[in-house]
Amino acid sequence: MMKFKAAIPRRLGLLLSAILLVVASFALSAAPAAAETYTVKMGTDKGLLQFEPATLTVKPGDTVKWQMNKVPPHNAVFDDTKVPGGDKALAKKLSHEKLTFSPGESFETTFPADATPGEYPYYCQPHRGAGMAGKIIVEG
Ligand SMILES: [Cu+2]
Repeated sequence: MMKFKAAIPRRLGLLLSAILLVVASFALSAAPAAAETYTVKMGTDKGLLQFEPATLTVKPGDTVKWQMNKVPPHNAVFDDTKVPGGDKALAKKLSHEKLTFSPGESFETTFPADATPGEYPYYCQPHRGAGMAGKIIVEG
């Protein structure tokens, strides 16, 4: 191998280095996409007691932003009996119990890079009885 390389003209060696550099930079740009932030409206535009979208699929590292839209107050509490593994501490960490009242008011939850894939159901405490519930699906 070394013998062969030594036989390649210097100029060709430079060309190969340049090609390698281009290939390497393509490999870098093909690295996993940056984490995204998704917005879930609390209360639909039509004034229904629902999260919109009610089901949202994300990847570990992504952030979900819940934004107060209509018919307040709202919050988002993860169901500690239904998150993967029934992890109560995790459910509490992901939850936002503080109520939002003003349009545009928001809170965020970032799903950790090592989040367990699966379904994370949550609900709005004041409107749980009215069926205001949503679900985040974390992809593997
Ligand atoms: Cu609500």
